[in-house]
Amino acid sequence: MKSFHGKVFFVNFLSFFSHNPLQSRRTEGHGKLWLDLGDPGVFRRSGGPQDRWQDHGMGLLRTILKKEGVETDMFSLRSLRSWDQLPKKLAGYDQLVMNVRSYTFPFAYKAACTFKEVNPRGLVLVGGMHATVSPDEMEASEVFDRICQGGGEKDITGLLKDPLAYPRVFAGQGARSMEDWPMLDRTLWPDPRRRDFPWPLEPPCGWGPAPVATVVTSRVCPWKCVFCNESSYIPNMKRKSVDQVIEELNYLDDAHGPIGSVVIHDSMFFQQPRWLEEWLDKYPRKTHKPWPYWAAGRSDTVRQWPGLFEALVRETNWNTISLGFESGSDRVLKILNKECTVEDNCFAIDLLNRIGDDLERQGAEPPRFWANVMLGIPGETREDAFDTMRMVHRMKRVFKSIAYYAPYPGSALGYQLIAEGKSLMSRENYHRYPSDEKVKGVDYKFYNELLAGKHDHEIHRGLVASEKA
Ligand code: B12
Ligand code: SF4
Repeated sequence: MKSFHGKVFFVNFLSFFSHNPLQSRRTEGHGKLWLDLGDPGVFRRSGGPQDRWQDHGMGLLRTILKKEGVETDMFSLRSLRSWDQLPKKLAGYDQLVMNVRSYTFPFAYKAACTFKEVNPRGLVLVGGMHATVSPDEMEASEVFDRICQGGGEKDITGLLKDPLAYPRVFAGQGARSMEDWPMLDRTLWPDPRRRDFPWPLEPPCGWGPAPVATVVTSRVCPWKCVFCNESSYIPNMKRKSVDQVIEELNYLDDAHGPIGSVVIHDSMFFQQPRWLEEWLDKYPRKTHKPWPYWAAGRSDTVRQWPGLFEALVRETNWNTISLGFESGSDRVLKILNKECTVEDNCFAIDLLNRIGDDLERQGAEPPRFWANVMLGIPGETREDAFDTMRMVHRMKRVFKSIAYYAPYPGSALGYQLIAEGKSLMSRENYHRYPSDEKVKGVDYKFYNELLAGKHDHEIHRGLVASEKA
């Protein structure tokens, strides 16, 4: 592996440190640095709000480390002005720790290379989703010294205290229940030091007022859509109790608030009806305020439990409803093993449209869809894509989240396309943005034109009058 910086820079860089008393203390190599991963610079300039959200995995593990007496420093790549600054930030540490997801793998790799250049004897300790689903790719990069697959709750302290006691790749032990997680100490998250960032709470993203509190109530979704199927690589874990979630929100409101709105990061919030019924009962009564929130569901379960869904929307202020519609074609939904039909999708759309109309008539704020839709799915025809766009037109109040299908490792379809040599995602570029080209053989020119409105006449031909608006 070669660094993105040349040798010349490295020599100059070391000579800088030999004249810097503060840094030369650090070059003895006693510190542990947790590097937060994300797009360089997004904490400095105004960026997409999602790019600025904080990392719960890192927050949880640093909270555990702090409780167990292990100190880590923190730096966020998102605070970098340019990559040239990174060596200076990493120099003098003997451990670099990172939570690596597939979409941050290129950054982790680049950071690990830089770390090794400036601290040749330092160790890079990594865990996270990419370490779990792609250990081979990480093992092949000699810059990663210890690679933890799975949860890190029970191993993080031992690993940082004595990394050499662990094999290079090992299975970490997570908690059995989310109820065993300590409440996050959010002051351990990086502070972007910006007026528009209400650290340790988070900035708004158009779904509700600032400051935003992000929370995780459940760890894994049990369904098996082939582009995701996270339950095949995230062990099942008991959900946090409703009381625990409410206690955390009230604490955040007192300590760092007042909270403006909430984002529930769960992959699947609308699961386990008994838990949801308790949430329905307690959230409006026991929180300081029923803050509006964003949370995710599926259309088939909306159809299965319409009363519960409607009550949650109306009574708990679930006002941005993220639904994984994915496609308006039954053929494609089958390819995706979505286990939802177009009829399920239409049912959920019509129900939320109706609830929205009703609340608007009463002068209340109507709920909105956060509509997750995919295009460019292998096997999708142009007519399938038109049907998907027609489905989106059916939604009255909608934030459209339209992305080209991406073959992430971990997912069944992702693994298959990688094995077939059809994935365009690589160590250097995980093509993380909705409109990046991700699979060989997909006609992206057509999809770009579709999104640019060049096929609107086709789409409109299949719409009824009320959907054309
Ligand atoms: C919140 C979230 C986001 C947030 C991230 C905010 C942030 N800064 O972290 C946002 C909304 C921005 C996001 C975006 C995306 N995400 Co996302 N996201 C999630 C989600 C729902 C929860 C993550 C989380 O907090 N988990 C809880 C914590 C505790 O878990 P954790 O971070 O994995 O950490 C644990 C272990 O991994 C381990 N560990 C972690 N680090 C370390 C380090 C060491 C040293 C050790 C020992 C252990 C260890 O221990 C921790 C405790 O058990 C997960 C799904 C899930 N159920 O996890 C998807 C998930 C991570 N996202 C995913 C994807 C694909 C995306 C997107 C590309 C598109 C999409 N499908 O939404 C975009 C990318 C955006 C971009 N352009 O970069 C995939 C990743 C797949 C992969 N192979 O990496 C997941 C798994 C969802 C899925 N099933 O498809 N995401
Ligand atoms: S896509 Fe959604 S419903 Fe399907 S497995 Fe992933 S989180 Fe669950």
